[in-house]
Amino acid sequence: MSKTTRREMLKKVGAAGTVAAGLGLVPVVSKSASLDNDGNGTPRSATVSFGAWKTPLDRFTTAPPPSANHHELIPTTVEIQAGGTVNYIISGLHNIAVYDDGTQPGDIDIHLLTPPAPPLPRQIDDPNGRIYRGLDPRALLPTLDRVEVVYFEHPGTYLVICSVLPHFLEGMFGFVSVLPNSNGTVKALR
Ligand SMILES: [Cu+2]
Repeated sequence: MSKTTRREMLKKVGAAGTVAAGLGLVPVVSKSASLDNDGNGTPRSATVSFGAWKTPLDRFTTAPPPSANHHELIPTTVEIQAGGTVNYIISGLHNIAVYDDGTQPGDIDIHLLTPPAPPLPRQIDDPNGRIYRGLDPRALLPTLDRVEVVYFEHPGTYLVICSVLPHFLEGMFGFVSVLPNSNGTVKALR
């Protein structure tokens, strides 16, 4: 084994990367970037479209009707390693609720709802096993489009729903599969 210290190695990798970039070559992957992969190809981060605008549509001056929005999580299921994130890109009137490991859509009590606020649809408010709930979209009108990033520290299979009742009933939910971090590097760096 080389006696090169971690600090020296990072310096070398950094210098090589700079040279490669200057030559227009593919830069050397930095030590920190290698943490984005656990050796099995599982990423630390995934991105999910949480609702989407249909086309043709012109939102420039006029608020779109509810029918202009596609109610789906795309992709439905993502896989990340423990200590990773999912970036939810939210388009339209939606609300993220994340439920703990093992929760199934059938476990959600759709009779527990936020108080009526016509003409907006009611939202599921089942706190059982809920480990994250995003911003209330009703408070954000008319600027609904946003990003919410959720950190998943522990392995498991997490149910992610849109709590807007008619959306959930249409099947607007998905899963995050969080795999153990086999090399332990994320923990070691804390
Ligand atoms: Cu929704």
